Amino acid sequence: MRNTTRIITALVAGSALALSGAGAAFAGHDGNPSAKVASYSYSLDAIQPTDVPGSQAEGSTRVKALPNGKLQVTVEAWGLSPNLPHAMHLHGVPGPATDMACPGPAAAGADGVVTVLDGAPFYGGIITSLTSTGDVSPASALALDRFAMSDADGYLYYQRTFTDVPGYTDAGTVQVVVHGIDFDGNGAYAFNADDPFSSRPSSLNAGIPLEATVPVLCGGIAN
Ligand SMILES: [Ca+2]
Ligand SMILES: [Cu+2]
Repeated sequence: MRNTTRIITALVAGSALALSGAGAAFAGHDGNPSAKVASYSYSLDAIQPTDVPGSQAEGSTRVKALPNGKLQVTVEAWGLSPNLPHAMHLHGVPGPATDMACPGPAAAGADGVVTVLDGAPFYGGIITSLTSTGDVSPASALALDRFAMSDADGYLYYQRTFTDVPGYTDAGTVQVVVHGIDFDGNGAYAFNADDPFSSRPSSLNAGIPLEATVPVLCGGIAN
């Protein structure tokens, strides 16, 4: 139900964007600084069951279509695992207006954690890596040295202006997904055989700890 509500909200926002030539079509959206700059914000919600340690973060994302055709993406989050980089991506399905959604806690299944692969049927693959510098392709999905870091309080701020976002403009609703939980609170994404969560491997690669890739926050944005 929660996901359905969010999709409807995103679709309404998308309709308004499509009508941008009509002048007053932005009425009802917050934070739109001028008729030429379309700006939309969306909430990012916690994905994991509440008993997954360190998982109950919250956040928001803002997408601004600039007059020069560039796209500015802002992500803010609170309550993330502190002092660590957090992989972030635009997830979706490129193609004619394919609408995806966010997984909820029920997607966790028997192991009690929503892994990247548990979420994929909901949010699709990676369209863009929201890195702070350099390459933004799916190839940079786990380039942790180039993703924004949370501070000591678990607050994260990210903003980058993209010249081109392949796959975004022809997809429908795209999801912003923020990853990474330091389950055992040892300040690192690392295997810890003594911890019931930190001992697990990523669903993407058995050589990488689940801590580094596990999705934390998700929210839909409409193009
Ligand atoms: Ca850890
Ligand atoms: Cu992702």
